[in-house]
Amino acid sequence: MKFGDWPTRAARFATILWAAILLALAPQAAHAQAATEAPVAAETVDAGAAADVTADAAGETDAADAAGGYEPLGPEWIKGQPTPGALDVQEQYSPIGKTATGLHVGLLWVMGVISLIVLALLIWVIVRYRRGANPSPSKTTHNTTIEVVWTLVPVLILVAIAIPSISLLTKQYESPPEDAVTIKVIGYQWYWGYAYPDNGGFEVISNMMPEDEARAKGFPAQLEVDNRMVVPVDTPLRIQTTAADVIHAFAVPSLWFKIDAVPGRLNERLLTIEEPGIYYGQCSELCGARHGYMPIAIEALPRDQWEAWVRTQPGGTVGGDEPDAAAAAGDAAATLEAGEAADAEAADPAAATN
Ligand SMILES: [Cu+2]
Repeated sequence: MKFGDWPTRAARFATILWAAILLALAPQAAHAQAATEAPVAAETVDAGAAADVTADAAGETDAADAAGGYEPLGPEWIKGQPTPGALDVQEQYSPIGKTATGLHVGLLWVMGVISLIVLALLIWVIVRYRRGANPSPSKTTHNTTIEVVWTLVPVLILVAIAIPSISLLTKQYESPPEDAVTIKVIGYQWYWGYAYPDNGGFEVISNMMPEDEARAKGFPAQLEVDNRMVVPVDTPLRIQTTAADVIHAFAVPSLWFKIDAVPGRLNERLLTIEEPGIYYGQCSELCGARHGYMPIAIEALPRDQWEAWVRTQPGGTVGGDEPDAAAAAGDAAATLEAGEAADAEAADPAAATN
């Protein structure tokens, strides 16, 4: 019996068609990838050095402190964290996270429905056409209608999936706009550093909060930190990651954000957080003995409160500030930024061909 031939041919046809569609769309994704992999020569320690220089001027920040009114958010502001017994992805607080979760849930439905239809067909064939119920089987070998249907339907389903899937892929590689706030995330064995090159070049060092202290304060143990990465809410953030020793990965599940921090390279991705709150993540690249103890805590604040926080940092300035306190650091940071800008420009043509 040659009945098995047609499904095989139909499947092969569908595969070839699908491969052709993918090939036609692939260059776009490849370009986007090339843009993110531009190598960078600027070293990460400069930001730290700049912060040191301004440490002397820390007295200046007392006035800012009084005027600023920055208060770290309490546990009632926790939004992104794992919960016991939970299934599926965490609730999302970034535009891209919401899109991606929608696609993920949609795909689950598509897969579920297809699996149920196939299961139902199998059961029907097993019961209805078993030897006892159907002693003399049909000798049919071809049925054009059914063959066209079982080729076209899967192709249409795959094309329908490909459109949102590829648009999500390109969105994830979108470059941050010019006015995005730059935060340079530096992985160390085993803690994180958050440098703010647009705001005076200070660097915040973030270590895990001791478990007892975190519990006492109502924060999740092994996720809370001593100094959070404080960012403005509803503002495009240019998150750049690098590392000082080995490869780390900066990952925050509730923001749909994960990017490797590689020594000697600068990776960059756009992040926008939609609501004020605290979002937890962890290093997600096995980086040594204390890999499990370098959590990430992002604190998203309204713009004015974030600016107040910036002014409490040694040498912290907000666009338009008189950078008296940070004058010395400003020079160092400017040199650093000029170097980075040159590198970014060198990388840009690759992105421009997109
Ligand atoms: Cu790590």
